[in-house]
Amino acid sequence: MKPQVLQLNPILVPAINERLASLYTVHRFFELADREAWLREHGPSMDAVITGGHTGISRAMLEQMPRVKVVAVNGVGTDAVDLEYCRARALPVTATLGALTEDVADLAIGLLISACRNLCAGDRFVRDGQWELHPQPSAIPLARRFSGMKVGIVGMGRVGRAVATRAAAFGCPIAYTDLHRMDDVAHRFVPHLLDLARESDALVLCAAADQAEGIVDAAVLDALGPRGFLVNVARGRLVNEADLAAAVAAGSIAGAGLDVFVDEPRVPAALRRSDCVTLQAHRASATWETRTAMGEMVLASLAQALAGERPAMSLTT
Ligand code: 8YV
Repeated sequence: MKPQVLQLNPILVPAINERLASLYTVHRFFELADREAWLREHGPSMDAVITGGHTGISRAMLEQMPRVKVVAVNGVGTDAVDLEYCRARALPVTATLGALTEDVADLAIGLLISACRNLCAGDRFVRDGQWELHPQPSAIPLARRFSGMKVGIVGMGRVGRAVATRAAAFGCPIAYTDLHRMDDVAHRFVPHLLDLARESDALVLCAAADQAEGIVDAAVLDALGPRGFLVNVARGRLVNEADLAAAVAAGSIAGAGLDVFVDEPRVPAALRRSDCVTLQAHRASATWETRTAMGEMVLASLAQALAGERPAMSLTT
């Protein structure tokens, strides 16, 4: 009998789904009608779990699956998995480390340029026929230059470093904050987020959310100021979203580029309404290249764990 795999999120690469289906009996939890009843009946026979970074898995669900030998996160964020519990159970939790770095950093820069240059408002202006109605150049306000902007990076892990490389190529002076200074990073370390916000033209959030919930609040946005931009490609809950919505509505920051939100897929109306904000539907890793590489890592983690080996990408064992 094939091992039983519980899949909590869709995987968008058909070739990965085909390989999973050829090796395992895959139960697509997100398609089930009565998930609680299904879990009570079938949870005890599951051998492995695949989930997304944002979705993770609750401890309560894992407790109903005593046979599970691996939780393979199809993403890098493990903040939605109870790692302490998994460690205590000697249960490997794997992530797709390194697979999505470049795409997430690319989108961070794309969002920042879009916010500075009002790309979405400009696109709507042309698309809606407004240009023909208002052909004078003053119909759209002047935008803000990205090249040379002071960029403050919050979280100097893989993604933060990749953002720094890209921003440096645009001539941007870079500083960063993190839990501590990194000896292998040449950029300037600023211990306090408030100070980094005060001295940056743009803050780019690349931090893990497990130790940093709500760190970007009204005080930080105030320090960023009316000429400052915020980009978030990490987790929505790094930001106090009500404070951000209020700052955007009041024009107390210049704009934002956001891929992640507190309560996805719900996005506060003030953010949806603003022309200064570029929004994405948590898509930073959503390219064929990255999602294929991530799927390969998930397959490798399942194979290793189910063969009784320690998965190379395990964060807990
Ligand atoms: C993924 C993410 O899109 O890596 C993460 O932690 O949140 C995202 O990049 C998601 O995990 C895909 O399922």
